[in-house]
Amino acid sequence: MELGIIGLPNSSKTTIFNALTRGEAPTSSGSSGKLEFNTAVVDVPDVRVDRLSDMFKPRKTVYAKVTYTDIAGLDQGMAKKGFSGELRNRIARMDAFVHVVRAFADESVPHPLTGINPQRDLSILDEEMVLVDLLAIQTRIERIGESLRRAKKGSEEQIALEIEEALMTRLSDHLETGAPLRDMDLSEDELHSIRSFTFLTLKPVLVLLNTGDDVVPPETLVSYDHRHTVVMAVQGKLEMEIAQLDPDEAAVFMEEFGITEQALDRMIRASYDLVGLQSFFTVGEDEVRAWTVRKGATAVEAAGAIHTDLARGFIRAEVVTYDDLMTTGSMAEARKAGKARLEGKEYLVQDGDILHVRFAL
Ligand SMILES: Nc1nc2c(ncn2[C@@H]2O[C@H](COP(=O)(O)OP(=O)(O)OP(=O)(O)O)[C@@H](O)[C@H]2O)c(=O)[nH]1
Ligand SMILES: [Mg+2]
Repeated sequence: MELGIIGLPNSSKTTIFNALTRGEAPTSSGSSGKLEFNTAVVDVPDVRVDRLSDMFKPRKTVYAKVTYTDIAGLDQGMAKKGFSGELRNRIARMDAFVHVVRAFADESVPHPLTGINPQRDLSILDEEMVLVDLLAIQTRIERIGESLRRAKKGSEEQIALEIEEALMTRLSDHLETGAPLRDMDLSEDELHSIRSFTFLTLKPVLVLLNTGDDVVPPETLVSYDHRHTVVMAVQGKLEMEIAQLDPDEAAVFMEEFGITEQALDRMIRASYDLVGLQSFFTVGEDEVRAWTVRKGATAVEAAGAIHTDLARGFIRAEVVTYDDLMTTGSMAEARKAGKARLEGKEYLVQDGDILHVRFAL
């Protein structure tokens, strides 16, 4: 799972990237405006994994992962300039965005526009992304029109093109109102049929307002009511500095600044939950591990996430819920209490399932 960190120049993207990844990428007050990508993989904090690890005392504990990519180079006017090439490809691949918005005042950090105005800044890139999607749709509608003129009346091709045209027109009408595609009601089939367009406004968004030295509730800074969206306020530079310290130093630092909770874990957890995936676990003396699959994944898909051989030779999966394992205290007790189910290939994996795949090759 990969999240792209986007925002206006100098909005503190790299600072947030460093906070999330405990990284040391250089930040600067003179935005270069250059195309630059920093990437890092981080563990998703999960108390369930901690508890399972306490229970099994495995040699290795593996958390679910999120990849963050700091994407510099998006700016006002990008849609009009023609948004293509490396940047477009890189962004299209993201599962979601972290949209960093400057909400801190600091004379020494130049702003690309005048004054600190989170609502305005947030809508600038949002509008650009709406426009990027709209242009892609308009191009497609033109092509469909050309094909329709050539298609045979009453043919399957004509019917398919007309269905697509109607959908594209619906998307276009929606975008014309300025709203992102993720606000629309689209069926699974419709979503599937537009997947290859990798529309930017369809991707979930975590809005991070960087309030600098001040603690400010996010709702006083922006009003932002969209689906598949989370809005959080963080003290960006402080978070970065804490993330770069070792735990003992961090504790002292936090006390000094009166910070009771680091936002880091919340930010990572929110990013993970946003994408709409889920975790299942495998447990044992060797390893306790969280795996990531889409919601609605079947047992055989989950097996395939572990190893293709497990999917190929899948016989059954033994499933115990996390809660049942915690209440009974061990796998053996869970089995005795009748809490272990044997499920087939088509079983729909639930968040927190503990899976043991039986397979034969
Ligand atoms: N006062 C203050 N300054 C901050 C804070 N967070 C970031 N900055 C400063 O803002 C400037 C820009 O930060 P970066 O993280 O480099 O911003 P960016 O969005 O990555 O910039 P570009 O990649 O160049 O577009 C740097 O000088 C940071 O030190 C903050 O919380 N408070
Ligand atoms: Mg940067």
